[in-house]
Amino acid sequence: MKVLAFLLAALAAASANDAILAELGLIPFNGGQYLLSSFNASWVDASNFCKSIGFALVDIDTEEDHVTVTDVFGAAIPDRVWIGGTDLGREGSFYWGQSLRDFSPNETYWHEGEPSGTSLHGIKEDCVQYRRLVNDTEVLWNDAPCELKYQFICEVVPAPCA
Ligand SMILES: [Ca+2]
Ligand SMILES: [Ca+2]
Repeated sequence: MKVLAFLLAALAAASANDAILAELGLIPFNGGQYLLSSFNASWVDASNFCKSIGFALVDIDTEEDHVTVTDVFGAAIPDRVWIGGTDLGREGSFYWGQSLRDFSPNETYWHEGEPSGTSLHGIKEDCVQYRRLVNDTEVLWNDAPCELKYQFICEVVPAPCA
């Protein structure tokens, strides 16, 4: 009986969390390790929003991260979604907002011709997003103007090592 009560309490807590997430406009993936926003925000607002709920705009640190994020979101991934990469304040030298790890413009997951640095209209592009191109099944990175509003992905921040 105690076990059943515990399970019911756990289930209630889980659905309460889902209800709270839905209220915040967030769709959980991978057991809530990743959250896709259902609303658009600039890169800075997206990053601050993730922080405000104890998460971070997702860093892609390994091939596994890339595969997980693109797999998990699958068809749910919008055409463009902000992730944690940026070269704000240091043009051409990209880093992840959460880990502050540098990553090279030559790193694997850029679309061909990216990072382009500026848009066709000459606007600076300092923030990184996954972008799905028409007729291209691969979802890869693009740098885009930070103030444009897109959906975004928050991830659980790993606990610091003791
Ligand atoms: Ca740039
Ligand atoms: Ca670009």
